Amino acid sequence: MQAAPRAPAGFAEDLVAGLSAQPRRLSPKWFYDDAGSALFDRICHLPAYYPTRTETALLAAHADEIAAALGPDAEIVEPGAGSARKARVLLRAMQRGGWRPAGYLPIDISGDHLRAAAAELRADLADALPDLPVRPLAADFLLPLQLPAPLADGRRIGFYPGSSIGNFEPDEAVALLCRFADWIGPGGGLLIGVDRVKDPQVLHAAYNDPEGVTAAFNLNLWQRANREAGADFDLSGWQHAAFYTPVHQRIEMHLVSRRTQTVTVAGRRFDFVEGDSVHTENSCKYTVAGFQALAARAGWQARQVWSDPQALFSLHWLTR
Ligand code: AVJ
Repeated sequence: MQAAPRAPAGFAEDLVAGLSAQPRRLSPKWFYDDAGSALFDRICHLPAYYPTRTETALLAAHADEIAAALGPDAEIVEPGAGSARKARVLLRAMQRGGWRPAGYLPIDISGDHLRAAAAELRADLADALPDLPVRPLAADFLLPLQLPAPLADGRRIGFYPGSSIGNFEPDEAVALLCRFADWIGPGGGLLIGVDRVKDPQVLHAAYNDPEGVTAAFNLNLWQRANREAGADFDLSGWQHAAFYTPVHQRIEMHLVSRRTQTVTVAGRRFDFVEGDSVHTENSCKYTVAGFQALAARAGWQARQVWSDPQALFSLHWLTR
């Protein structure tokens, strides 16, 4: 949940620090080990989880306009690329619009998942963009990070879909948008997907699917802790909670203790009573004007916005 660069810390250290804090918390970046990345892919296909299909449809429906806005010969930089599904839609749209992208540079904390996604993307685009330079970078983009030197022309465009920016509180989001600006440099732009403020019932349903995939995604944090951080969480003692808080315009996810229990993490003991919670994610929502004002604080100028007829999701094109 922190956008500002900070001292490198591993999962176990971060978990111990988060469980020692008040309120207890854990950064959502730890969701994405191999199991968590696979669960997130399943979330994206759930009927109740509208963001992925809505944003993908926006990319397809406005492909020509988006390609025209982005322009030619840019390397697409995608922080937190995951499975890179939307990048394929975008790169194809650019090629079809007559703007050959110069390259694709996906960054992700989950290295194996990223390399597999890059290989799949190369294969998938072999017909349209056979020589596209794809340069996957396995890294935590929230830590200080040096991008490889730009390709020949030097133009770069940031691509940050999925409303991942919602994971950051507004001040943190501004800091992250400033870092993107540093990576991208002058003459570039940022295409960013942002989930909109809407009926809380629609939001609630998207994070409380009847299939239980979002709950499994949340609880995977404890399974990961048991695997990687010397923890002994008993999964049956914890419950997934996700709810909308109107003051902050965000969905909060928590893991809530069902009973009195003691958990050991890396040799440290943590006591919980029934109802104690660990805050695992924020998913902030924005009005169109609200996000444009936020981006302006980071020096980005709002250009086009594309949205769906139901006003669920927005795709913003920003330049410096
Ligand atoms: C990847 C941060 C955009 O907030 O909707 C999905 C993650 N968490 N279901 C979101 C998520 C629970 C997702 N983001």
